[in-house]
Amino acid sequence: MALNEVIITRAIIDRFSQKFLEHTEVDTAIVGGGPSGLVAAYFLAKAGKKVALYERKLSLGGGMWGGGMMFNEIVVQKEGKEILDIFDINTREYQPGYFTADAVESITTICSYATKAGAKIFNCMSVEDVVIRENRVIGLVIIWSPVEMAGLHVDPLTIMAKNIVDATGHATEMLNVIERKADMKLNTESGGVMGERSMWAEKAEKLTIENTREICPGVYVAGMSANAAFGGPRMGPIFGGMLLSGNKIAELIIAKDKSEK
Ligand code: 48H
Repeated sequence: MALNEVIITRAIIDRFSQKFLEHTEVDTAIVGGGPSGLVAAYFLAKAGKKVALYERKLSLGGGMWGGGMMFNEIVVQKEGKEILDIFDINTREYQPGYFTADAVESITTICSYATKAGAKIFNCMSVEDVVIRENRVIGLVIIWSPVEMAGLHVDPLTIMAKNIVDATGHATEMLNVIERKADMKLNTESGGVMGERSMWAEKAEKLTIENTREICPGVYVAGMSANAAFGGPRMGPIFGGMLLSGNKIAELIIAKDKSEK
């Protein structure tokens, strides 16, 4: 069969446009495709929620690809291993209570589960702003990352979401926008982003889970962003907290949606 370049082009434009249009209004919009965002996307999609995830970079996985200092292995504790087990990711016990997994297997598998469960991932898209009505964040303002990188003067587009998850990692990008542009207080001691503290793996892992919650109406924080928002220490390349945080976000959103029915 002769291949026609125009059909190939039309197929891509048609299919992408359809996917993009279908996701202009979603149940949950997740900003950031690192481990916490991807795990949240999987559990939410699996529960039947309409989920869109926006990732600035071409590739998904955030800081997980590089393991620790580009040694592409990750460490998880028992509770973290239980999440990896759900994804059928191979783990090996290194010492009692410390498990290792291949960083590439981990991220590619979680990605695969999330997309197969129905979460739609929009890579190369950056979220640069939010939409607020009646003191609640109800939408995201998105732009192609190459536009952002080139500093082109192009106006963005908007999507609406019942729930928004800031899974932007150390940068807490959504929270920064809310702090800078809106008269909304975050649900932290200071009312703003408290900032990440230095390394303390054990404390950080516990606090990350505790701090995974709704931080202002309509916005949830997951992973490193939850940690930085509430002033928790960093934990280095132990990833259980990130996985458990993604799972907790999904549970919180599913429970809230149920209670509103
Ligand atoms: C679109 C955006 C935007 C934006 C950022 O950093 P991540 O891997 O995030 P987590 O929280 O899932 O995992 C953190 C982990 O990787 C880590 O850094 C750890 C455990 N550190 C410990 C330590 O001590 O340092 O991923 C966040 C993703 C990235 O891929 C960004 O490109 C993306 O979010 N992102 N995407 N629009 N405005 N901001």
